[in-house]
Amino acid sequence: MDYKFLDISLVSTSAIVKINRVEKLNALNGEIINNLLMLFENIEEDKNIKVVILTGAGDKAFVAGADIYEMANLNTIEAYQFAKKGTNLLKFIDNSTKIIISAVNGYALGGGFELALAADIIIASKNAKFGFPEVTLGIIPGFGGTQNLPRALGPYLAKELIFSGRIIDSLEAFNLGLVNKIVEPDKLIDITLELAKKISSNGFLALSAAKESINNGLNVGKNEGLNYESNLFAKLFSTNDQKEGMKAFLEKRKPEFKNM
Ligand code: DAK
Repeated sequence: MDYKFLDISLVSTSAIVKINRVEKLNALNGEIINNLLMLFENIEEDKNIKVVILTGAGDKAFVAGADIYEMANLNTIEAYQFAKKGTNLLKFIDNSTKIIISAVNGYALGGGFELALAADIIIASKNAKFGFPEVTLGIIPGFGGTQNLPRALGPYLAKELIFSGRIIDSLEAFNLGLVNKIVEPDKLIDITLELAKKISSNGFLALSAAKESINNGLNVGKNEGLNYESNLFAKLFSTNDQKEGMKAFLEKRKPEFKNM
């Protein structure tokens, strides 16, 4: 399938999804949001893909936010439809069984910051910048920002960033624990692919279960989270990958996971 503003490439078991609307700093218009949802649905069905790397085209922006030109004249009904589209994408990414890495190559503002935060891991180039300018436009983050940022930073820091609209650089984001690693801009994709390769060498069912357990645990009390973890742990003992992983250890060889 052809997606107008998305470049997709496959490296082994990783899909690199590049948002490409470079002249508008990869701002998310409705078409990009629709296409991202369709693409994530297709990727979910593709058994060969374990990791998705999200990045932006050019060297200036990951995504500079939702398209302000498109949003400016929405009426309430259209704003609701836009919100619904965005939330559907966000929920799909949240529940995806694939491991998602944001490779942030410049501005990640508003909806762009929210898209980065929706991933499991964030690798940033030195020139990455993060912020929520929504309140400066008379709106609030609507793509998970008011939920994901406080979960990542606690309420006080999240409120400061959301209330002020202050843009932070990659180092501050790293020091706040929002970014896993900072890399030179020209190494961003290679280093992200290295991590993707390391992750992909593990059994996909175990990866997805670990992701599900962590994400679920962040939304429930600890006891409920522990029960959830025990159930997923037990379920993995019905898979070939668990048998293969442990047999390979006992036989002192590398496992060959079949994702079943
Ligand atoms: N929308 C549309 N166009 C944008 C854009 C954006 N967010 N950001 C940049 N552009 C366009 C500029 O208009 C310009 O286009 P031309 O005028 O040349 O045609 C081009 O990209 C280059 O930008 P600049 O000339 O401004 O470049 P500079 O280097 O001078 O400045 C900048 C870079 C990133 C500081 C600046 O462009 C900027 O401040 N951009 C806006 C950033 C921003 O405010 N982003 C947050 C938008 S609000 C929701 C889901 C999502 C959202 C809300 C609800 N639901 C599901 C409910 C999200 C909201 C937002 O993201």
